[in-house]
Amino acid sequence: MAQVGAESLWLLIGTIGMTIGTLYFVGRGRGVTDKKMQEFYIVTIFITAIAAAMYFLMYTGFGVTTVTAGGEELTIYWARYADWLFTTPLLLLDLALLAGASRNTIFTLVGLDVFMIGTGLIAALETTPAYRIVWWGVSSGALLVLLYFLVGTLSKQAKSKSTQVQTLFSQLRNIIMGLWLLYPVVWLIGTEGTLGILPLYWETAAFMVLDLSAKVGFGMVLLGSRSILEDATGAAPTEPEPEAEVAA
Ligand code: RET
Repeated sequence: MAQVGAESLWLLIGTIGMTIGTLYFVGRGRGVTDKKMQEFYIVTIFITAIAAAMYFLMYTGFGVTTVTAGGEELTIYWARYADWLFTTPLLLLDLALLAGASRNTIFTLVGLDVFMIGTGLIAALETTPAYRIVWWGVSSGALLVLLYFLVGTLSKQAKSKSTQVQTLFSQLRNIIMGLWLLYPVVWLIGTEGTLGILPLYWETAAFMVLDLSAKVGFGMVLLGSRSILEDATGAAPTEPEPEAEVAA
């Protein structure tokens, strides 16, 4: 356990943001009765709920430790990796469900993702600076292969869906491509990269903005249109609210 410094402000904002996101998605999911439709809500709610818990763990100083690398003491928020280990596969599952992906594609994506976060954690805990960068490279390689599968195999599988679903799929896939690529950059220029470019305070702010966009922003786009999700799952369209009877 280590002392949490001024960056706790960002961790508090992260905790509140993820909590509000969770409650919002729970609210939106109320009244959804179709089993296939429910899957999107369940997965998305767990993504922000897990993140809210891990942000609170970091805010309260439990989810953090120190690592001495090359004679320098680094503050490492290990709870990030606990969060990402579960939430990034869930984000991919959301996208894969939308695309109607095969089981093998889902397993490949999740496997690559777990490998990426696992090797990223090794990079964060390694005490030899050069090896930290090597593990960062291994993890970044896994990310690139994963993104290659998103534009290749997964996009191909999404082609069987309607135009509306395909448009939503492309939007979400592009959000992932754009945001996920920034994580290794922030890591490398942040304190973990031991290059001394971005101080912990700003690194924590950057990860918080990325995490909120990649989880709450992603979820809002995904769950934004119930009719597109009905289209994707083949669920019966929800009946419009009956008009109030006007007494003659
Ligand atoms: C690390 C460091 C090592 C290199 C790479 C990384 C990638 C992390 C990613 C995290 C995504 C997190 C998301 C969270 C949502 O809230 C582990 C930072 C490649 C891609 C989407």
